[in-house]
Parts: sequence; C-alpha cells; structure tokens
Amino acid sequence: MDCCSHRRSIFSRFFRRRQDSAFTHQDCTTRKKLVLVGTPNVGKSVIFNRLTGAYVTVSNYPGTTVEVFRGTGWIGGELFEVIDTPGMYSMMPITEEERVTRTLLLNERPDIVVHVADAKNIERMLSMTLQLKEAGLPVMLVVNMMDEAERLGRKIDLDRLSALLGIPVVGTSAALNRGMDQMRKKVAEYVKKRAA
Ligand SMILES: Nc1nc2c(ncn2[C@@H]2O[C@H](COP(=O)(O)OP(=O)(O)OP(=O)(O)O)[C@@H](O)[C@H]2O)c(=O)[nH]1
Ligand SMILES: [Mg+2]
Repeated sequence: MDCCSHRRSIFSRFFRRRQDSAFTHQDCTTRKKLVLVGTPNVGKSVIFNRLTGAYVTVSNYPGTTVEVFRGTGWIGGELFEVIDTPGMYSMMPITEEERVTRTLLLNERPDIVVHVADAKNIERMLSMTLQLKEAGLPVMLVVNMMDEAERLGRKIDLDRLSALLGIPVVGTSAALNRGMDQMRKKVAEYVKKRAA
C-alpha cells in the first residue's frame, strides 16, 4: 500500500468521479507542503477552503482526538498539500490542540508555514510570528480580516511590517475572496526562492 492509497480509497468512497483516478502516487511525492497556523477564529479554515479543491480528508492526529484537515491545491503551477491546523496561542503548548499543531509543524517539514493573523488585533498576533521564525520555520504572515480592520478605520502598513519582520506579508479578506491571488503569488515566490 503506497502513501496515497488510503487517501484514494477515502476519495473513491465519497467522490465517485472519474477525476479520482487522476490522483497519482507521483503527486504525493512531488507536491509541496503548506501549513496554516494561527490563533482560533482568524480565518484559517476559510483560507484552507479557498486554497484547496473538493478532495479534503480529515483524520485524528495520531494518538489524539484532534482533527487535522488536509487538502490539495495548485499554487503558482505547483501542487501543494495544504494542512489546516487547530488554533493555537503560542508555540509553548498548553492544550492538546496546541501540542498537535506544534508537533505537526516540527515533524511535517513544511515548505511554507502561513501564519494567519487577525488584522483587528495585529499587535497581539505578532509574538507568534516571531516564535515561528525563531523555531526556524519558513514563515509568511497573512493579515486576514482586512475588511473588518478597514471598517474600524485601522490602517496597517504591510510593507513596513514585512521589512521589520523580514518575511513576506500579505493582506487578505478571505471571506470576501480578497487578496487570495496575491497570497498565492507570494507563497509561490517564497517557496521557489527557498528551493533555489
Ligand atoms: N469579515 C471577515 N470575516 C472572516 C474573514 N475570514 C474569516 N472570517 C470569518 O471568521 C470566522 C472564523 O473563521 P474560520 O476560518 O473558522 O477561523 P479559524 O481560524 O479556522 O478558527 P479555528 O478553527 O477555531 O482555529 C468565520 O465566521 C468566518 O466566516 C474575513 O476576511 N473577513
Ligand atoms: Mg478552523
């Protein structure tokens, strides 16, 4: 049994469509890995749904009751495995969910870690960005819910934030499908640059 046959069997159970047979073992071995992290309620799952197609699997992280969602999507001409993690407040875990997210980040060797933050509370979110960076992870910051921040009259200088943090930063309103193309572009650029 190769690494994708379990996934294929789940797919064929739920999606009896011809496309399923197009999912090959090669896709599993060549695709890049993107992990979405951030505190609860910042829009990780909305972004996950925008990035992935219909074929999403959910499984308990080994040895736990915590659910992890995995899907695939094309970004910049490359196939990515996209992983949606449970919300966490810090890299120093307290809850089982936080422990799972931390373990997953350290074990899965992601090509990119996308820290999703709430634009309305951006100051409080940046300590996690720094923790992810200090852990040596390839992190990019997505400042989501820009629509709500704008409604509150808040302005965020994303270029300056990027320069100060030394990582790519992009603003999105995922629920409105705003900024998603720019996010995909920055993800692709970052992953290509790291691989070069
Ligand atoms: N206004 C606005 N609402 C958003 C945006 N993105 C997500 N939301 C809403 O925010 C809520 C939380 O979104 P989720 O995607 O479930 O958040 P999450 O980070 O996955 O939350 P956990 O799984 O609990 O960690 C939902 O009601 C979304 O519709 C956005 O850009 N703008
Ligand atoms: Mg979620």
